[in-house]
Amino acid sequence: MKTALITGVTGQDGSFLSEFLLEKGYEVHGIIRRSSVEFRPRIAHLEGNPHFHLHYGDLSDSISLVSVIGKVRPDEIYNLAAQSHVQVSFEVPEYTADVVATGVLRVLEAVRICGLTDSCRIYQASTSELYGKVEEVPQSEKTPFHPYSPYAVAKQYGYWIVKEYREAYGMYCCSGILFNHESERRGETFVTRKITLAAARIAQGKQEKLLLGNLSAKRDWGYAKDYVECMWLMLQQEKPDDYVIATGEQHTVREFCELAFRYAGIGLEFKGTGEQEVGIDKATGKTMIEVSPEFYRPTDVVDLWGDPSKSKRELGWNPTKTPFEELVKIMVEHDMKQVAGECR
Ligand code: NAP
Ligand code: G4F
Repeated sequence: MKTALITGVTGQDGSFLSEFLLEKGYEVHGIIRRSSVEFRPRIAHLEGNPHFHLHYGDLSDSISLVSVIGKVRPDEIYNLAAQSHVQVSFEVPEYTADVVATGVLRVLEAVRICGLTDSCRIYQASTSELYGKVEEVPQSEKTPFHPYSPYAVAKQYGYWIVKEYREAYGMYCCSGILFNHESERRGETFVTRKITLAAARIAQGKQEKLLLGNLSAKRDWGYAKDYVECMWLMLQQEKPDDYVIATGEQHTVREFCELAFRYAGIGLEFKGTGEQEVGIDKATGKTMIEVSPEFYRPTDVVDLWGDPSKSKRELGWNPTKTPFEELVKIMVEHDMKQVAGECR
C-alpha cells in the first residue's frame, strides 16, 4: 500500500485527489491549517475513514513540514497548498510569495532533511498563469513564460525550484502546468462558480444581479475531477517531467455566463461595450449582469488556451472526458440544488 501526503487537502483539488487516491488503495495523509471553524466541507465525508489522516501544518512553517513529512514518510507528495486567488495576490503579495514560492522550497528541503530524496516523488501544482501576458497561442510546454500577477511570479519560482532540485539532486519532482479547472467544489469567488451560483440565485428570485469584471477574458476550462488523475499519472512515469494539462478549447467569461444562465432557465443577450456592457434576460428585458471595475485587475491574463498534446501522448490522458457544456451543466445543477436549500 502506497502512502501519499497532500498539502492543500481541504481545497477543490485536494478533496478530489484524496477520493481518487483512496479508491486506488492509498493511505492518504493531508495537511490542514488550524482554523476557528473546524468544519471542512469538501473533505467532511472522508474524515473518519481509517485510511485518511489529517495533520496540522502550514506551508509557511518549515518545522511543521519537517515534522509531518518525517512522521508520514510518504511515497508521494502532492503540493497543492497555495493562496490560489490571482486578484487577492495583488492585495497580499508578500504572503502570496511566502506560501506560493518559498513554500515549495520548504517542502523540497523537508524531503531532503527527512532522508527521502531518493524515495519520495513530488507533484507541484503549477499553473497556466505562468504564460500570463501570453507570447503565443495556444500554449505548450515550450511556450516562454510571462507571469502577470504576484501569484504568477510566485508560481514561477515554484516551477524553477522544482526543476532545480530535479537536476541538482536527482529528485523525482514534476510540475503540472494546469489550466483552469472548475467544479461544483470551486471556491465561490472564482469567476465560474460566482456565475453558476448567481445564475441559480437569480433564477430562484434570491439575487437581483451579478457584477463581473472583464467579460472578454478567455480561459481553457476543464473539470477538476478529471485533472487530479493527471497529477497521479505524472508520478507514475519512468522519469520525472513537466506537463501541460488543458482541454485544448477556449471560451470567454461572456460565453460561460450565457451557458450557465441557459441551464438555469434564463436566455441571456449581451449589449453595449466596456463598462457599459450588460447581460439582459431576452424574455423580460431585465438586466441580469453588469460590469464593475471593482473586479478588474491591475494586469489581467486574457488569452489562456492550452495545448495538451504531450499529456495525451505520454500520459495517455483524455483532455475532453468532460466537455465544456457538461462542466457548466454539472456546476449549475449542483448550485440550483444548493441555492434551493439557502434562506433568502
Ligand atoms: P483552493 O481550492 O484555493 O485550495 C487551496 C488549498 O491550499 C486549501 O486547502 C488551503 O487551505 C490550502 N492553503 C492555503 N494556504 C496554505 C498555507 N499557508 N499552508 C497550508 N495550506 C494552505 O485551490 P485549488 O483550486 O484546489 O488549487 C490547488 C492548487 O493548484 C493550488 O496550488 C493552485 O494555485 C493550483 N492551480 C489551480 C488551478 C485551478 O484552476 N483550480 C489551476 C492551476 C493551478 P484552507 O482550506 O485552510 O484555506
Ligand atoms: O476565475 P478566476 O479568478 O481565475 P484565474 O485568475 O484564471 O485563476 C485561476 O486559474 C489559474 C490557472 O490559470 C490558477 F492558477 C489560479 O490558482 C486560479 O485557480 O478569473 C478568470 C478570469 C480573469 O481574467 C478575470 O479577470 O475571469 C475574469 N473575471 C471577470 N469577472 C473575473 C470576474 N474573475 C473573478 N474572480 N471574479 C469576477 O467577478
